[in-house]
Amino acid sequence: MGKKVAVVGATGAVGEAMRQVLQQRQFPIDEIHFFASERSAGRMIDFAGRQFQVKKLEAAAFDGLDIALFSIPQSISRAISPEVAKQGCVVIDNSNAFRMDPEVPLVVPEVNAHALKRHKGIIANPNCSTIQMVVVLKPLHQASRIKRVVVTTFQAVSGIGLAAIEELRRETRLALAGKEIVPEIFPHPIAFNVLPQIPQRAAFEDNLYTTEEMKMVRETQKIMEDDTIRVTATCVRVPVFWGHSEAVNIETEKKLTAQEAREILARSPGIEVVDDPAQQLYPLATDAAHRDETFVGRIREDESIENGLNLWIVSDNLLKGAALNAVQIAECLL
Ligand code: 3JN
Repeated sequence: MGKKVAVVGATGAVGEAMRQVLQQRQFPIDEIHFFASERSAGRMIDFAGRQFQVKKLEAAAFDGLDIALFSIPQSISRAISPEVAKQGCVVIDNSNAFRMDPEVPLVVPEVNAHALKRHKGIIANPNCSTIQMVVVLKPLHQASRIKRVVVTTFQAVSGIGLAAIEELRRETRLALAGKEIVPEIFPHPIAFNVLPQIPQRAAFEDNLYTTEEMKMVRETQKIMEDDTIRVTATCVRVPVFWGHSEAVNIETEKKLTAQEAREILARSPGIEVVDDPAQQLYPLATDAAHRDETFVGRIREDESIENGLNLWIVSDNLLKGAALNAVQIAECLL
C-alpha cells in the first residue's frame, strides 16, 4: 500500500530534487501534498504528469499524512517539526535543527540505517558534505579504525539554492564582458574565485571555524557512532553548479594499502570507484552531477605518516547530499 507523503519546501532546489527522486524511484505514494513559504504558495508544480498547487505551510495540514520530507530553514523546522510528528507524520528534516539532538537519529542509510529503529517521529538528514564523506569512510573504518580525518571541501553553489546558481551565471557573464561584479548572496564574487567561508556571510564560530566545518566534525562522529574520531575541516565554495568535491586524508589504526582500500570501496554500497590515473580517470563534479552514486578516486597512501590514505570524493550535493538520502531514509521506513 502507498503512503500519504508531503514535500515541504517543494519549490526550492532540494524540494525540486525531492520531487524528481520520489518519481524516479517510484516511491509508493497514495497521496502527495506540496508545501512552501507564503511567498511560493499558490504556484502550480508538476508531479508524475499531474499539476499540484503548492500550499502554505501550517502544522494542522499534516493530520493523516505518513511521511513529510522537509527542506526549510532550520528556525521554521525547529518550530513545526515536533507538531507534525505529534500528529503521527514522520518528519525527515534536511536542516540542522535536530541533527545533534540525542533523541533524533542522524542517518545515512549505507552507514547507520539501524539508528532509524529508535526514531520518535523526527529523523535528521545530515549536511551534504558530511553524507558523501561518511559513505566512503564507514567501510574503511570497519576494515581499520579511523583515528583522524583532515578534509577540505570544494562545494558547488547549488548547496545554497536556486538564487546562488543564478548569481554564478550572472557574475560569469559580467566577468567575461569585463564588467563590474556586485555580489548579492556571497560576500565576494564567486565567478572565477574560491571562497573559504561556508555558509556565506554567517559569523565564524569562536574557534574561527565556520558552522559548515563544525557540522562535518560533529555529524561525522554521530553517524559513525564514534566520538574518538578526530575530524578537522576546511570548507570552500567554488564556481561549480552541481557536485561537491572533497580532498580527504585519513589516519587509520592498522595499515590499509591503497589497493586494499580500492577493493573495500568497490564492493561497498552507494560507491563507485573511479581511479585509473594512467587514463586520467578520477571523479569529477561534472560527471557526478545528477547521478546517485558517491564517486571516489585518487586513492593513494599518505607517505608522510605510518598508516594514512588520501582520497578524492565527489557526489551530487542535491541528490545523495540531500534529496536522495532523505528518500532512501523514507524507503527504510516502509
Ligand atoms: O552550502 C552548502 O553547500 C550546504 C548548505 C547547507 C545548509 C545551508 C543552510 C542551512 C544547511 C545544512 O543543511 O547544513 C542549513 C541548515 O543548517 O539547515
